[in-house]
Amino acid sequence: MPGAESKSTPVETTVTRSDDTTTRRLFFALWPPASIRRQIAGERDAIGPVSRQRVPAHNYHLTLLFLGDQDADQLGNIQSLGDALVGESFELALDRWGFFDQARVAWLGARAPKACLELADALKSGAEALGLEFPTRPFVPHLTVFRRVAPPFSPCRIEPIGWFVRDFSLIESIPHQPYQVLRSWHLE
Ligand code: 2AM
Repeated sequence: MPGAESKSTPVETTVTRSDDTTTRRLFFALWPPASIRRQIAGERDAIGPVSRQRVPAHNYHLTLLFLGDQDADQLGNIQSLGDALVGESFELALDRWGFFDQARVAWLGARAPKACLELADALKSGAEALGLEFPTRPFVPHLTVFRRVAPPFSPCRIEPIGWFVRDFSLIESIPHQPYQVLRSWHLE
């Protein structure tokens, strides 16, 4: 179970923004290595023209906790959440296409192992303990591949893509830019 007993070591340093924005749009996520990005893009190509709005492969990620717009002053506290968290590495098998009707996104997903659920839970509890306000949706482990999908989209199984997850990241969403990895932390 992840806890706050010992500190984990960040594997990347913080990116600071040159503008003086007062809010930052943030989320914690699993950030796939290049080999997994390539395999996801391969599945995207194999399924055909589901939508013209394809998420660029460099933006693929699996959201653990979406924080949305947060006061820029909270960034240090939010990073401390990652510093304090000790989680276990785990393997994900991306083995299915899924669809969110309302958001009209098609995604590749996996059954979450216990360590993945614990990581998402620990981040949520930590963010709540900081008093942050953020939208809560049930955690559905997925990587969005297509947006603006016109239904019907039929979920189906694929040959699993095995992804050994050894770290998690704090990501910033900046309009018209690729997602920015602010910092990543190792999982034990
Ligand atoms: P999506 O890919 O299913 O759209 C950055 O926007 C990430 O946060 C995306 O992965 C997005 O999920 C997710 N996200 C956006 N709004 C969210 C919300 N209100 N609750 C949970 N996740 C959200």
